[in-house]
Amino acid sequence: MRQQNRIFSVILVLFFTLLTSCSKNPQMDLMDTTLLPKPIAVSATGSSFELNNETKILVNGNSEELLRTAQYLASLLKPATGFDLKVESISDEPDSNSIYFVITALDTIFGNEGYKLIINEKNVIIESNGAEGAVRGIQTLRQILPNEIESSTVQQKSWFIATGEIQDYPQYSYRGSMLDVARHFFSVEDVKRYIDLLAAYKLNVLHLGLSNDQGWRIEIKSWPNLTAHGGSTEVGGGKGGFYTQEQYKDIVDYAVTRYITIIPEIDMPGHTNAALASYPELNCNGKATDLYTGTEVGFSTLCTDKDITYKFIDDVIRELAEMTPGPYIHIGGDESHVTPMENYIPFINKVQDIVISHGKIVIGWDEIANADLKDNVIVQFWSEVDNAKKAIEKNAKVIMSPANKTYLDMKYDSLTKIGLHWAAFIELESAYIWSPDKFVKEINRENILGVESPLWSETITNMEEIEYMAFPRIIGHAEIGWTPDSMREWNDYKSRLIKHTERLKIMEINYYDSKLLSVEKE
Ligand code: TNX
Repeated sequence: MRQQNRIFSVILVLFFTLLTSCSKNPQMDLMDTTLLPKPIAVSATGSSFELNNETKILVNGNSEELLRTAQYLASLLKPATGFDLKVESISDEPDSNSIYFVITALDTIFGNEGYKLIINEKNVIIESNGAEGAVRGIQTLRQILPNEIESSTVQQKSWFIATGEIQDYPQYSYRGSMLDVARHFFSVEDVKRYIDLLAAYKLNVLHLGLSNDQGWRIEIKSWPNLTAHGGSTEVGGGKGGFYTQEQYKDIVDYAVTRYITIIPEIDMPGHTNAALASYPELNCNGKATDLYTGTEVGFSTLCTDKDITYKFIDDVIRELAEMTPGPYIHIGGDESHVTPMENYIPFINKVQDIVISHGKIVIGWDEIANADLKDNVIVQFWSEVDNAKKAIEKNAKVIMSPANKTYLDMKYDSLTKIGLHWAAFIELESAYIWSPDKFVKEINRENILGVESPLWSETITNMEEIEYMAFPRIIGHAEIGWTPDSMREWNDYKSRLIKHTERLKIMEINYYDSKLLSVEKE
């Protein structure tokens, strides 16, 4: 009898060994995946989960935001897999074959954007303090899936992902890019694609430069000539264009799903020729200027001592605030070379009050630090260290956009066909090797809200050119904003980026194929 028992248990063990070795899930190592930006912690458990057409996307509870987030994931997975994954809300733990979103109280260090991604053979679990963290976690999940997940057409393949756990949260709460839609105008579709590309690298801000000397790009119902006339051209004399309020709201909604804040900028008192050409009364001499299609800066100014100027600004900011759910409005304030400082300071002071009266937080380029900064005003450092120091002395937080590191319109090297180079040539290495809190001696971690990469468009005319100048530099900036400095190292980043270029190709991103990305020959 005992003998029989022994034989039985040997058979049982053999049976189970056979069963597990026959398990269709291949062994995979989560440590081998290429993640950008680099997460805080990754641990691997050596097996895999298979996403297939039976996988369900489950949401714990009925949070509308989390359900919308789950739909967003379904829409990301659909083109390449062809799967119509069902989104369902549940109240218990999931059984198996699901991607399961759950809001739990994670440690406070995870904040709004942190997440835990737990992958076992049965389920993928995304835990976060809210839907925003879930959206960041989704971007990591995308990168763990095979590169082909980014294809826009159905791929016949199995979708296995390595098991393990990732814990992740950002260093800086503000990580963005600016797109100048004024020097050249870009369509709603282009802006949406840019938003998608930012989201993929966990950026959370898109700052839109909506007005400049060469064009006014946002419909203001109380001042219709701004777009009718001021929106009618662009650098080089093309037909320009503008967003209707409906179109702007469509962009904002698109960004909301991805937890990207849209920050509208109306640049003033300089960079205002398009407005000055549209309304004679905004000029000190009462005469409208001509439309401008060149690329000089610093020649225009609103008339800072006319009452109508402030009525105009109040109307514009009110309409803009009404259609902008995000907390910020950017007032520009840069390069106002023909506005004497004794006029500039009271002007910026008044404009801050207008923005605040419409319930928004003011952001301005570093020159605004010369004014009397109100509480909570944010200064965007781009060039003048002295301005940045003034900002800090006045207790303002700073967004770091040093031109010689973050300006996406700077050429990569002397051979780059588009772009400018007044600040620097910025190769991938230079764009990556710097730290926001070590860039200016006086600006420390606690002074910094985050990092932003501006893409000025004097020389940029279409989406291919946007992608060429932004990618892959902006991936490095995204990592600077997300990953602690102590975990960043150029060679490690470079080797991840080299592997990641396969994915960039499938994403159909027209990236700059730097010589730094060619694998060194032994
Ligand atoms: C400086 S940066 C500007 C822009 C130009 C840009 C070109 C800043 C606040 N002003 O008006 O487009 O350089 O790189």
